[in-house]
Amino acid sequence: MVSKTIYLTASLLAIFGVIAIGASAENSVFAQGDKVQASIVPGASTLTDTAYSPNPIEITVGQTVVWTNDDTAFHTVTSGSIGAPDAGQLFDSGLAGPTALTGQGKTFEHTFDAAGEYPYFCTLHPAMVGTVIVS
Ligand SMILES: [Cu+2]
Repeated sequence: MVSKTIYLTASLLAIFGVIAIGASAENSVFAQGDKVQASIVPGASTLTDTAYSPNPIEITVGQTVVWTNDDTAFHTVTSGSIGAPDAGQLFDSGLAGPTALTGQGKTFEHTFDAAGEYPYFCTLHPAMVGTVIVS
């Protein structure tokens, strides 16, 4: 009876161990996942610091942010601040071409290779602002 209980306990531990290893493997894939999803929310044209979600976007060096336009209007994801001489130099989904976020479902992505705080905005609606924090 005692040995049966020990056997059962050991079996359960073994099963949970396998489950735990499986779950942590999945988690680590997620944590290392190079892509982090962000959204341009519906109605973003009239919003400011909630137009991009989440805001800020917090990632680690080497990760890629994928912005999806979930609005029906045309938007951009443009690095820097409106009017700054370096605006759009680091990344810019642009107003034309394959990365332009012309409508719903369009995506733009950028990989951040250095730590820092990266402000960005929409050139079509400059009140739309966000920040990517890379650590
Ligand atoms: Cu916009």
